[in-house]
Amino acid sequence: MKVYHELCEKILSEGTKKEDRTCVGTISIFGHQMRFDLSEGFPLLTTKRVPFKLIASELLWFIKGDTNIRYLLEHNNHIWDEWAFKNWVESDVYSGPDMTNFGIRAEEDSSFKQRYLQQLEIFRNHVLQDDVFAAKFGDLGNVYGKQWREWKTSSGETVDQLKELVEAIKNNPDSRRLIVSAWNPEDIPSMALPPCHTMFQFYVAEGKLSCHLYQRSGDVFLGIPFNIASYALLTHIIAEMTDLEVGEFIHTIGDAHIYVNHLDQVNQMLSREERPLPSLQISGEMKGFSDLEVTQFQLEGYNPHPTIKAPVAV
Ligand code: DHF
Ligand code: TMP
Repeated sequence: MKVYHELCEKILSEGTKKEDRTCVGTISIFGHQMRFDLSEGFPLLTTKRVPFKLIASELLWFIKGDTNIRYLLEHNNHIWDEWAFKNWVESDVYSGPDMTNFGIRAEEDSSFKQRYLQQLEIFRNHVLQDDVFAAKFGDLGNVYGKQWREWKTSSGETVDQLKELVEAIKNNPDSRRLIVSAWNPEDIPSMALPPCHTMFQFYVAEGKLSCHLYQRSGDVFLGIPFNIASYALLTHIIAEMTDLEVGEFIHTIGDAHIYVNHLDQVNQMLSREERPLPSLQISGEMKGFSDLEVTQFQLEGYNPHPTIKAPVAV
């Protein structure tokens, strides 16, 4: 994960201060690439604890074609809550206390934070217990899962990009068209957040499967460690399904930024010694996408430095 630390250092030394959509502000560089040799270990950051179970359940949620946070909540995964919650509190049916700019206000005002956490808890319970509510407000729109598994064509049919990808890797491994795109311009307005990891390409050589991701926007302290591990896990899963070994994960980022309210955390992380990478153990069959379970993926030898908390910019 040395290359990840190098990315942080590069942003700190060469980055430009930029305002951004969330009004938090960032330091940013444009265009950066990292390479991870997956045979050297599973690329999960060791200089802070990164919750692998959340990464696995988010990835399986994409792979199953699901776009409703109910699945995530059932797996105790709250990384997408704020974006669904935002749709609810900005809708006509919401009648609770004002939640305008809840992300920033919760950081600045502790009595507001309590009201916010109360509403968030009400929201989560509704999504879990009320099917009609969940269908309306738990859904994030046509985000990753929808585009990967059910891309809508102009003739009204759907394309299962992931299934076609696996078939193509098996039948035509030298293909230069092994691509999945989540960036669907027609659907962008329906999405809670336009896809950050926009498209990826696979490549087969000497019996090894490599993956190259283009990510348009990367929150280097919070999102990027998740994204690296998520695509590494995806590469392992597709390699199992196609009887290949894992090769490299190559990560290209467009706007790579550190939010200004993450600077202390980044410096703390950079002051820590890296530790050996864990390895990934996969159990059970890896045939269909719909049967995959989080419990099939275990890390061995993950012994990171402690968690470092940071607020997520909404
Ligand atoms: N918005 C922003 N501003 N940054 C993001 O990284 C981001 N990521 C999204 C959606 N929107 C986003 C989806 N992925 C966390 C990690 C990934 C993620 C969303 C949130 C996060 O908060 N991670 C915490 C732990 C969270 C937990 O334990 O529940 C971390 O410390 O890694
Ligand atoms: P943006 O749509 O204005 O670029 O904001 C999205 C923010 O979320 C940005 O900071 C990047 C971050 N992000 C990641 O880093 N990784 C992810 O997987 C997701 C969904 C978001």
